[in-house]
Amino acid sequence: MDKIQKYTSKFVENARGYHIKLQELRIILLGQKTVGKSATGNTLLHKEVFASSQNEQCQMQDGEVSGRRVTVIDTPGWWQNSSCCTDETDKEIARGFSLSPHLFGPHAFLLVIDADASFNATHLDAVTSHVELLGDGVWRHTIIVFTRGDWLETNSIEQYIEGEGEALQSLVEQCGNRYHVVDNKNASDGTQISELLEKITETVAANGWGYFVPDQQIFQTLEERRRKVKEGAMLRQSQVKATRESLGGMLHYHLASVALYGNLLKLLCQSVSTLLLYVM
Ligand SMILES: Nc1nc2c(ncn2[C@@H]2O[C@H](COP(=O)(O)OP(=O)(O)O)[C@@H](O)[C@H]2O)c(=O)[nH]1
Ligand SMILES: [Mg+2]
Repeated sequence: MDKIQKYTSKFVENARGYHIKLQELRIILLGQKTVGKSATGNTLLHKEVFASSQNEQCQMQDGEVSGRRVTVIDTPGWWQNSSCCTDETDKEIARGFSLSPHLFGPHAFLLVIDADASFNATHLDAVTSHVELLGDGVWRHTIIVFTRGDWLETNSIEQYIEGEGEALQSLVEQCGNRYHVVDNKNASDGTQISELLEKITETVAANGWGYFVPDQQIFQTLEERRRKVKEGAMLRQSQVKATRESLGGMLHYHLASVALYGNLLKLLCQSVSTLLLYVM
């Protein structure tokens, strides 16, 4: 085979692969509770499949979007200010991977953030601890989706990011400046979804069309963390018990001393009064 023929067949092969790879997209929604994850899933799939009530379990739904099969896994999300010790949430997020068709990992994570709320260092800590638990390279597959675009009014998303300060700016940088704004109250606006799909496709392309493989250690890490938290709690309990016991002992000693001094004082008073009687 000459060089040109070799290149041509490679291009055809790549183009075929490109086409096949674009046929299916698997997405996981991540984020704090009530930021609009389920609503974003509905807007993306253009149907009301995820309920807005608080879901404690991951849910998988799919649909045809712009000629592609899109699978969306919605996760329960973490509470505001919660850091990485919310094991049940993390276990459930990890379980969400198993809902993916044929157990293939997700192509992208949509990290949902409410553009109508403040984002500070505590929020950053919570996001980082939950997201990084999924394994190395997770950020390369992550796009930030800012919901409540309708509340931004005349402000641009860049103004919001700048206004929120260092915490949000560093998160955006961590995600390679990949972000998108949606207004879930205007789900009929198809442009916001076609643009989001374009950004997801670009992200998948930048990752060599590969999907994210979750860290095999994740369950082990969670178990280890659970054990450490339990050990810490037991240690604290035994310290409290020891302190209580030693305080109890000291109190007993002091009470005994007070009783002894009380008796001596009583004796002294009696002697003085007897002496005074003699003198007078
Ligand atoms: N105005 C407005 N409300 C939104 C938007 N996205 C979500 N919401 C509302 O925010 C609330 C929580 O949304 P939900 O998707 O259930 O949050 P989740 O807990 O992250 O899944 C619901 O009342 C949604 O209607 C948005 O883009 N604009
Ligand atoms: Mg939800």
